[in-house]
Amino acid sequence: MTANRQPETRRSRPRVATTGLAAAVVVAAAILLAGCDSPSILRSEGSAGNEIVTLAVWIFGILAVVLITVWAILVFVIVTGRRRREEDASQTKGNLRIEIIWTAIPAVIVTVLFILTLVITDRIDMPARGAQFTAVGRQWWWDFDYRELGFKSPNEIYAAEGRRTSIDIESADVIHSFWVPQMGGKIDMIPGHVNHIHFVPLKTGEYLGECSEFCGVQHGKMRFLFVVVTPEEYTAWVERQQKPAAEPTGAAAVAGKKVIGSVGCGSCHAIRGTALKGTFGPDLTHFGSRSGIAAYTLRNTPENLLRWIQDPQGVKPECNMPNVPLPLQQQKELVAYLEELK
Ligand code: HEC
Ligand SMILES: [Cu+2]
Repeated sequence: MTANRQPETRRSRPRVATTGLAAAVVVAAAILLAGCDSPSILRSEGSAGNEIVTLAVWIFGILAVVLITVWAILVFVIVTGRRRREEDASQTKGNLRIEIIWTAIPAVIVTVLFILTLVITDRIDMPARGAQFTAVGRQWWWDFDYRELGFKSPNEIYAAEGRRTSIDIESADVIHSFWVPQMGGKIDMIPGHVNHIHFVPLKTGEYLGECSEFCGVQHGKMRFLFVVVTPEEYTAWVERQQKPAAEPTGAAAVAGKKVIGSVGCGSCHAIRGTALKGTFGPDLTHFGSRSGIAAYTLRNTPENLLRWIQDPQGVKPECNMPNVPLPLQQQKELVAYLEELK
């Protein structure tokens, strides 16, 4: 007996070390992630996001108590167990009361977690009601389509503070996932199926959205901007977006309008109020009013737009816009025109 027990005790020590190592890794990862500058779900500014944070904090709290309790008992047992003499160590077997207790405690914890999750999920997931717009995921950009209002606002959406934002979710090709971390949970964009998400944005500001389902090579450059403004500003934004494209004024921009109508951009892009009617690429009617280019791959500045028009395949390899070789003069005219489309 004694001979058998010796190696067993020795074997259990590395296991304690492994648990400790795993815990250290988890803590280090948590600290590293907390330092990240990307949008954090913990800095929620939306109704659904707040519910999720509440749930996360409760679960974290309950599990932290469990973890600390287990570790405390473990340390206590190791320390006292070492001091005890061999003959005193006896196995506990067939103790009904202890078995009931250590089955009941986890059962209660799991039940509490289950009910908490159900209650909060139910609060987030209200029945669908009239969506303001449809978000269509595409490789690798966002086609935000305000069908009832008659305009599209690719890669950038506005919403009114304090008002319910309600979105239908679709995909034109593969599975993507719509996610604005500071507003709430993610929802998959599935080809051939309409999903739905809604929440109330609670604070004005700009929030980064991203695709959270791997969808191909440029998945990492599939982001968008979610802008929360006052209800008055929202109404003004909608009215501006509904207007057809502005007529160009500067000489270069006027030339640019002719160029864009003659070099094939219209097979993929639409500009309302002109002959360009393509639907494969982003609608450019109000391109100049947006702050990003190509799903936020670049900030929208004339220099960056020139880079994009000269070499979309260099900026965003394998994206669905081909390089269109044009003389520099025409490229600059295109930039002048597109930037005027506020
Ligand atoms: C074969 C289709 C196709 C053609 C032709 C095409 N584009 Fe594109 N374009 C796209 C696609 C697709 C995107 C989105 C790329 C992405 O973000 O992954 C895009 C993106 C853009 C963007 C950024 C839009 C935004 O809101 O971010 C601009 C500007 C643009 N194209 C201008 C042009 C111009 C100017 C031409 C003509 C010289 C042109 N495109 C020709 C498909 C095309
Ligand atoms: Cu995607």
